[in-house]
Amino acid sequence: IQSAGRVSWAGESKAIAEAWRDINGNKGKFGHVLLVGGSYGTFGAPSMSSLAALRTGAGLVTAGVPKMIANEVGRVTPELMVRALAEGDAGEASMANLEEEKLATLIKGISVLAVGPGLSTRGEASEFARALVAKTTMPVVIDADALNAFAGKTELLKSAAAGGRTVVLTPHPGEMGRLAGMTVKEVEADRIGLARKFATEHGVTLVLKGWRTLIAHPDGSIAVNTTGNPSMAKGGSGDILTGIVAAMIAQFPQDVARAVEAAVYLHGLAGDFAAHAMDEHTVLATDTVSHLSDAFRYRV
Ligand code: B4P
Ligand code: MG
Repeated sequence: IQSAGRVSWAGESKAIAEAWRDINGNKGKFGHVLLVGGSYGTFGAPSMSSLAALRTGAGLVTAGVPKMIANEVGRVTPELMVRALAEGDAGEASMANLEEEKLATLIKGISVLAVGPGLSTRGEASEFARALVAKTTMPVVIDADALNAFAGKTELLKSAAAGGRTVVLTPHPGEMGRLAGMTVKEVEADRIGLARKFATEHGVTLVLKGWRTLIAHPDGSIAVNTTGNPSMAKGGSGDILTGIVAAMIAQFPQDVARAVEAAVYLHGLAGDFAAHAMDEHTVLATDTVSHLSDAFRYRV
């Protein structure tokens, strides 16, 4: 690790979440997250991401999901706003959503975009994800099937980040392998080297997940996360991280690097509290959300 250059500890960044919320604050000040994802049969992923974004403190959260699943996603909690997207034959988001007027309505007032959870790769979903990222300018968190949409097309990520736009990628080693054209084994063999190379070459913030998640910044600095446990090696954990990351950027846009590091730290810490209160076998991803309060209150 020492030979890999500057490596810090993600927990140091948690301090930004320890300040009280601005006493004079209002929902407008804490950002509006738009979570785009979901498809027929996959309404849990965008529901969990949206719930996590709300529980992390974003002022407003809207889920943009295919019409077929919009009511289902809205049921996760009444605080969530839902926008029904035009869909293709298999219930996946379609390119019709990017017609000028429709897109303008969808992103009006949005401060952070998160795209991918449950999106699927059916029909036009991948093309839609790539074009959505290309046609917008706000900070963006790219996860899951939206990452798969950029596999072999990573020069598009580079153009998205050109000009200083915040682009955050949250791959697990499988997704990282697909992005970089490598096997999972190759990814795991030099996580720090690969994460740093990818982040600096593309100008993105790369969150390489797994035990000891790494956060690699566009300037080549790296933070290692020390929280988290195998109770989180279950479906839904990654979707929840996406919501936490987006909501932290929405609240701390002036310091994206620390916002992302703190998000990863808080996610793992909430999972640690959940495993302590329950058992590593029984914890579900949504239980981690229920323990976010413990994570925020914990003083590093
Ligand atoms: P998908 O089927 O695409 O899984 P997913 O829908 O993205 O799941 P989810 O969003 O819930 O979880 P995610 O992993 O994003 O892919 C799964 C496949 O990818 C696996 O079958 C495998 O082939 C490959 N893969 C994934 N992780 C791998 C790994 N670590 N090593 C090798 N291959 C892997 O997010 C999970 C979250 O939980 C992350 O934040 C992660 O850091 C955290 N987490 C999970 N286990 C943890 C642990 N032991 N310690 C600390 N944190 C942990
Ligand atoms: Mg995932």
